[in-house]
Amino acid sequence: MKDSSTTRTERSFCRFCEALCGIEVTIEGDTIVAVRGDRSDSLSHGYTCSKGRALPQWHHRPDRLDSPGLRGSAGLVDVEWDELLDDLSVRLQDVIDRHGRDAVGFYIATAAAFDANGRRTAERLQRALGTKSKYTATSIDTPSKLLVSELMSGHPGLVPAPDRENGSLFLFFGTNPVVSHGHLNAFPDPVVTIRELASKGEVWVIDPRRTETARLASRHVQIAPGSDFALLAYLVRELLADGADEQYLTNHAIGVAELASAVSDWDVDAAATRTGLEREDLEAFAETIRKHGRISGQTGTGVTMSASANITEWLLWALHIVTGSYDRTGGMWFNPGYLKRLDTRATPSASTQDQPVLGSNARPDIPIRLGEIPCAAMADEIESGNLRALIVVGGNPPTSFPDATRIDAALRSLEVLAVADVVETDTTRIATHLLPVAGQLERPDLSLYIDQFMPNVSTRYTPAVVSPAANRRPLWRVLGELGERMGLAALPEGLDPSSATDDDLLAVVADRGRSNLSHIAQARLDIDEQSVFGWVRERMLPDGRWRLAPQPLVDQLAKVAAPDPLVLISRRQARHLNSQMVTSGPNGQTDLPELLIHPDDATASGIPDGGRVRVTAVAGFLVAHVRYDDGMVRGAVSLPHGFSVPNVSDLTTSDFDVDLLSGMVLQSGIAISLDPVDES
Ligand SMILES: Nc1nc2c(c(=O)[nH]1)N[C@H]1C(S)=C(S)[C@@H](COP(=O)(O)OP(=O)(O)OC[C@H]3O[C@@H](n4cnc5c(=O)[nH]c(N)nc54)[C@H](O)[C@@H]3O)O[C@H]1N2
Ligand SMILES: Nc1nc2c(c(=O)[nH]1)N[C@H]1C(S)=C(S)[C@@H](COP(=O)(O)OP(=O)(O)OC[C@H]3O[C@@H](n4cnc5c(=O)[nH]c(N)nc54)[C@H](O)[C@@H]3O)O[C@H]1N2
Ligand code: SF4
Ligand SMILES: [Mo]
Repeated sequence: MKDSSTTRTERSFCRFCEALCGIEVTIEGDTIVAVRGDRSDSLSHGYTCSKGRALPQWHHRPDRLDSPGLRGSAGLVDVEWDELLDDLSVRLQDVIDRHGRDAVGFYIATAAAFDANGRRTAERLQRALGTKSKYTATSIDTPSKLLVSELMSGHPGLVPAPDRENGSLFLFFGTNPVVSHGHLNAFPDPVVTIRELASKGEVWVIDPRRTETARLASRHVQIAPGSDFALLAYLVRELLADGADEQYLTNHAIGVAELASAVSDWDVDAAATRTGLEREDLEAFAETIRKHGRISGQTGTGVTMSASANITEWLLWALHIVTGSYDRTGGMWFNPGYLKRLDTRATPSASTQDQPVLGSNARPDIPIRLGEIPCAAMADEIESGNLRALIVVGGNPPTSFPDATRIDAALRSLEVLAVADVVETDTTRIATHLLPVAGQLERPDLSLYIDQFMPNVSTRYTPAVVSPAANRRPLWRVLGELGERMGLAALPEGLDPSSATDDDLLAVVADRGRSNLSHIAQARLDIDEQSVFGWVRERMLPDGRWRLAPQPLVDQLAKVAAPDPLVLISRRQARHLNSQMVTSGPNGQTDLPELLIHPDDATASGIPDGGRVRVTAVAGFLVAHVRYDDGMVRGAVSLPHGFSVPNVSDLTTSDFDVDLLSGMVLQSGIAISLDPVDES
């Protein structure tokens, strides 16, 4: 029963996506009754999306996990935490004794990025266990960004961000921030922000679909999927010939001649043929860049999940460097992180990894990068008996990994599948050990893993809005106690899982940042600087120079494959968050997994609007409902992921569709054919 005498309001921030909008939560007793945007918040200014505003319903969802569960002959049975953790620790130790440490793995996924203590403890436990079997969602989202950063700067962790204050030409390749709120560049209040950017100059959106963001843009460049690299190769070629910042190149780059040679074939005709764009559009693009001088360009998953992810990312970095736009006002800056403070640790790294490290045992062809085995290798690792126990933290592999049926069967065959989640999912349903952890409103937090994606050098803190309900516990405590049972320290020195508080753990990271926990907790949102320029060139780059033409990328460009006639591309939806249905619309309507297709492509194949279509790829097939959309480019259809039915992971595969430099699975631009489903 609600007790209105105890109604109170707490300031917090939403932890569904990178925008981290400031919110005000109204609580009656233990019931979350309302969430609204915090108007006093200097980043989100009162903005929230429908998902944030649905936090009350989400928090009280009937399928929230309340009790630890242990699988026995009768299925998952509710048990107490002690029994669950005793059993889990014994079974993990047994796997280690029989098969070695690497037989126990971790999948640290998307939701973990929004649980600072939970993720940090999972990483510490993985290291303390001494297992190399670490998988994260990065390898099915965006490994090309880390690869290109490493190859061009010597450091895998540079995240370019637009200079929103002084920039004038803003380019968005394969990202739709109006719906997604950004990819590695947080975008709170996206409609207002895009309009503001457009009012400072021009916003160009490069996307095969006329997206919600494209509709606000100064110009929509409707490019053929997977061909961004050709557009960029042409632009780099043109700008090198006329419009380069010669002084910047002399002072801050090596490999100019090699870059020029790599893009030399991509003249306007070659680029027009590959991209499907008119020659005039290409020339106008080059001319616009010359006019503005510097550019602020970013990419999203439309690029990073495509076959040409690495070379597209590379050529966009190259275009910034050629125009003198990186680490310069009016172009892009690099957020060193309020908490991470990369700028104070910056020493040039000579470790540019021209050759990938050898892969995992079962998939030697898929490189291990930055101490992580790509998700693409997990099914093979399980099937070969190398991986026998898995701890899943904030992820849902059956709808996010390639080869849906295969990964599902592989997960079921594990001796231990321990899943830490907040609601029932395809993964929790097959868990051997179910860990119901505190949800976002039930724990204090810091924006630790969004640190470098924040729109400025800033950090956020929130207290817990309510205490964990039912028998839920914070993830860090669960993992800390698991470690303790196995004789491993998963918590920082001096902290004990039974007596430490959430804030004790947060203080350890906060106090290494630009201030300390008490200051951040007081401020809630602390903006230290709007942007910082110069630190990358001065202290991070080897010899102060970008490497413009890393050989592995030059080689990939030279060997780029011919395009497929019809492909399936990805998209995000406003009310859906990967595999989570977060909210429904005002009249209860949900985001449907509709396949968008240009009407001319559909009628040519006899596919009716509203009908069903069979989508066949080399890896498998699915059946989807069709919606005509004249905003789609011809030759591409768009389908969101994260649904059990239809599951795009039925069309993705690690058998052959894996990038051998980054380990990324092809998830956008999948060659398909379409057949109408006979409804009679
Ligand atoms: N509402 C909502 N927000 C989310 C999520 C969600 O599921 N729902 N997921 C979150 C996650 S995990 C992530 S990683 C981010 C992703 O954030 P974004 O990267 O912005 O993802 P999308 O909104 O899908 O935008 C990708 C765009 O790429 C386009 N595209 C596809 N192929 C190509 C191509 O070859 N070239 C070009 N130029 N464009 C192409 C698609 O048409 C689409 O418009 O969003 C986050 N935010
Ligand atoms: N074919 C195809 N595949 C894709 C993509 C695609 O576009 N197409 N997108 C890729 C991308 S960008 C990503 S990021 C991955 C996503 O892959 P995953 O991270 O594996 O999938 P999610 O659906 O984001 O899973 C998040 C899980 O976290 C749980 N959760 C929510 N809050 C909490 C919490 O506070 N604590 C804990 N412990 N759990 C919580 C949710 O219930 C959910 O089960 O999928 C990738 N796979
Ligand atoms: S954009 Fe929506 S989901 Fe993302 S943080 Fe803001 S309210 Fe939450
Ligand atoms: Mo993602």
